Amino acid sequence: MNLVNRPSMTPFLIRRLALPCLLFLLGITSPLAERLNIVFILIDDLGWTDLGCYGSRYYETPNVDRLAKQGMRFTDAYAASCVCSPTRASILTGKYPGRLHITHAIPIQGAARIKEPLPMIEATYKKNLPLEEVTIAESLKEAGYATASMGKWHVCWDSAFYPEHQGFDLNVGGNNMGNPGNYFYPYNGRWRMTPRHPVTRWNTLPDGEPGEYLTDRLTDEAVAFIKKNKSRPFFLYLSHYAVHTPLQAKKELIAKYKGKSQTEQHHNATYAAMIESVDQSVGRVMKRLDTLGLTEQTVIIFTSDNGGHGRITSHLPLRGNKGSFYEGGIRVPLIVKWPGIVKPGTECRVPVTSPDFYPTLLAMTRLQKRPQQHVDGVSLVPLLKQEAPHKPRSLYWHYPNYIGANHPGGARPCSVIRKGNWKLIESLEENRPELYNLKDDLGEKENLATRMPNKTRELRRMLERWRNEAEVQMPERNPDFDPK
Ligand SMILES: [Ca+2]
Repeated sequence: MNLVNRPSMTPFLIRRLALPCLLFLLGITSPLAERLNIVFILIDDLGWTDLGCYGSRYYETPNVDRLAKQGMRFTDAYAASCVCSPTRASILTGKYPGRLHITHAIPIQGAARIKEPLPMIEATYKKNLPLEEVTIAESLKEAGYATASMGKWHVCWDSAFYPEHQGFDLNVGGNNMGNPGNYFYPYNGRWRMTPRHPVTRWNTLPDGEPGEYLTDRLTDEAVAFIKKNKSRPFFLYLSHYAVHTPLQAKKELIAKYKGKSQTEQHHNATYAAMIESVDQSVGRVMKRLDTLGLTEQTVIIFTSDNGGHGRITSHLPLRGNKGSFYEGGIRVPLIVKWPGIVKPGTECRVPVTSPDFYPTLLAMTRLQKRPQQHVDGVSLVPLLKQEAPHKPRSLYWHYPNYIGANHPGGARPCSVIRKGNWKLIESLEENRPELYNLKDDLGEKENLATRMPNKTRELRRMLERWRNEAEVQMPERNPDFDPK
């Protein structure tokens, strides 16, 4: 039952007492359980190698690197999709995009943007994350958490599905858009209330000043929220619009990177400056937690919603980028700092995915599981505690759509499974599976499908079973398509 959407008529005092009483009845009385705060930092389009602690020698991220030194760095963390909205819906619900029927960025119909005739008619997908989903914010709010969504939302088209309707007390700058029109106030740029984007509004981010930079503004709001809620548990979903296009950064930072030796892999000064602003944001949040004495009781999670943009950055040795189901499109940075529990400077090589955050946060805060809700997620707490052994499981992706013209070489309808070191990409257009062994071939160069028919068959069967169980939507054959 979802209590969150009911209008509250309970007097304030009773509400204040309800949580401690409930925790007591549940046998949860440890100070940690009552006070553990969560800061979830989600970066948009940040690629796997786009951080110092993930190998970049051009981008500078001292604060994120410090976070990694204080926590656990995952080498094989995945976004549930290679584009924004599906991954975000997955984080918020604990379900795979295929199960949610939110399989593509909202509101793009990718196929409509491709001029060539296509063999498949892509599946439709939901343009609003249903209110019936009990989001992680609703779960935490119900447990007494102050909740805030700062920055990009992008799991809906209509304003009735904005963060304030999905369990967040506060929505700062979240709307139906996947990117700001401009990173400088008033942030509208070319998107401003055009007929194609009718409900684009930045009225959730008012009172800016000329010259104000969006990443900084969101950080101001984030640290203010932390200060305001210092004496009660809080969940801060800090979802930066950066480092998505348009490429815009502060002049002084761009100048700094223009004066620095580029690497073959990373060389865009503006992009580097955008990343540094994100890094400064992480630093400011950590500092505010320190100042308020909250560091020891606050979990910080840092991750991205898909790979980086192929025209801007590179993910080598990984193949592909945002918009692709090769590793570069879906493998993302993930750092978890959990003071007193996660051993500082540790590394985890177990594959994990976006739906895992929901049950992980419930387990961290010692709240009851919601097995009907986070059906595709697994709590990462045993991994974070380095409790052996880890029960192996397979990860799944499903994409019955076309990326569209924005990402040349991008995904076409497919399903994907990773089982151990094996990864199979099954095209839904034609019978041409791709099988890779990521241990020997991280760059997905050698398709082993023909050479290993048994393994290919096994993984295809698993994919089919999973698709049926998850009741995913499938693309349909295009009767007008002529293969010649
Ligand atoms: Ca994205």
